[in-house]
Amino acid sequence: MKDSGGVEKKVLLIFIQADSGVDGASLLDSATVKQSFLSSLKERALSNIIRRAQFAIPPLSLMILSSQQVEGVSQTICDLRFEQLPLDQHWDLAGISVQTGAVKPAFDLARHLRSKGIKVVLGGPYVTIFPENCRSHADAIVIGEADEIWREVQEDLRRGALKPEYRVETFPDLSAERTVSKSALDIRSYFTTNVVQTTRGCPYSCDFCNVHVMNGHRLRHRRVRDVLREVELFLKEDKRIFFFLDDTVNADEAYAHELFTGLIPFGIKWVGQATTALGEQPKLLEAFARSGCGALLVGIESIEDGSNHAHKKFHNPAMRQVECIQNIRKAGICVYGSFIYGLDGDTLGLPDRIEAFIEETGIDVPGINLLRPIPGTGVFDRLANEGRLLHARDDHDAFRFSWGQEMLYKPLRISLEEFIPSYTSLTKRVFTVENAIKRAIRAPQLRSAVLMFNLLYVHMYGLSRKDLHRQLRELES
Ligand code: B12
Ligand code: SF4
Repeated sequence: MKDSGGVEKKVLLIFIQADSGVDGASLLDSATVKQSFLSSLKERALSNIIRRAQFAIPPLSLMILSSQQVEGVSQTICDLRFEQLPLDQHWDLAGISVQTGAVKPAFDLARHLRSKGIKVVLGGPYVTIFPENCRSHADAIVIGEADEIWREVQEDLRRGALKPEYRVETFPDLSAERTVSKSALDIRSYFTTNVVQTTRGCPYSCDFCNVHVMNGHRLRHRRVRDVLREVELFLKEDKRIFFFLDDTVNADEAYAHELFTGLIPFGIKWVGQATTALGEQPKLLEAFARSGCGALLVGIESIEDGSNHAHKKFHNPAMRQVECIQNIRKAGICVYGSFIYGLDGDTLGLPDRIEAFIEETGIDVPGINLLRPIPGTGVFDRLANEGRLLHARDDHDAFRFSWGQEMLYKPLRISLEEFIPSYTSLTKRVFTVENAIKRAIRAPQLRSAVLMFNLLYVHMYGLSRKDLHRQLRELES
């Protein structure tokens, strides 16, 4: 596509590798610990396999942007988790997606690109929440969900009239028809490219989360027929598993029932994220199972109401959790149960109860996270006001993403010196090779994936323990 002057403008959309997950753990670990050549080779090989196998889904944000096509502008996606920056080519504009927690690498990259004469536009969660911190690092910033405004940015680029700021005043109307194209992606790099979002916004207000801050409290749905058409189109290019990225895929029971019933004839396999309330929605549970749901991540956070309530999470009462999870598994769907240890109601007695809960419910893949105060969330401000953050509140780099390797705050009822060993001893008991095999054997389906995830966690939580023990030694010295 060319403009009237015949010169095509070239845009590079960049997704940054975060210091998170395996990368975070192994990076932190190798930065300070001298390893033998063989063990560092082993960890690097494992890290590579895991990076490709587990988290390799493309950024939907950049797929959406690259599908907004403007005459005279071409767009390419560069996913830095797999690719090098293609700086041997000419680029007129680089768009970087900035996640809170990976701000430093994003700003470093912006500086590097601008020093080469490439204009930079920043967008994404961090820019939406902290625009004032981003202005000086870019030629333009986009505040908010950029689905529609991205067309205006490209038109301005083509006219040579880029504005310093684009602000989305009202949330985009998701019921308008839109096509998400995969043409800017290298499909082979990914585990699957079938990433679909049906709804934005979350009616809940958990204080450790910023989805409701970024996307609002009102659920905004796409039309069921548009989602079904997208699934049909996606299937033509990629027959692999679908990932419904919605934060709570069962939030609107009637909508979800219509959608997933409509998906039954497609015969796909899919995974997603839901609340445990699904276990009390039998008709929806049946529609999920019949439409090919293989596994759901459910945010349990705490098995204590007091801890959940201290963080404004009121929607999964503890007394109903066991039965709900068992019902989901009985319907043939694997459960990834995500816990947070270190919430304000938590005491040293909790780890034993979490372990027993995992056994009783038969959770297929447990994830035991440390509370991570993310700048821009309610809990971050509260901990800062209470003097409980371990870093200065405006030092956002210190609150980077990581995988349970470091404490960033002081728990309310447990000293750090007691908390760290209680957490590491819990993960050591829960994530063993023996438990991984046991969970895979009893999983309702997807046994090899359940085994892989559990083995991955044996490795990852091992790394996390090393980092946490180092932090403990530093605290004690
Ligand atoms: C799917 C998902 C994942 C997947 C896949 C990530 C991927 N490859 O895309 C996996 C499981 C790998 C993952 C990992 C992590 N995730 Co995650 N994830 C999500 C989830 C559920 C959906 C993301 C998504 O695709 N949304 C849909 C798109 C369309 O929305 P969007 O990304 O916000 O993009 C819009 C705007 O922000 C903007 N925009 C975005 N980028 C750009 C770039 C430009 C140039 C412009 C102009 C505009 C723009 O326009 C887009 C269209 O409207 C979100 C929750 C959510 N509701 O967003 C959490 C979320 C993004 N994840 C989160 C976290 C914390 C993590 C991890 C750190 C977890 C961990 N401890 O390891 C890692 C970090 C990984 C990384 N490298 O960034 C947090 C991020 C907090 C924050 N403020 O940044 C979120 C918001 C969840 C939460 N409850 O707080 N995640
Ligand atoms: S954690 Fe989940 S349920 Fe709670 S506000 Fe965030 S998206 Fe909503």
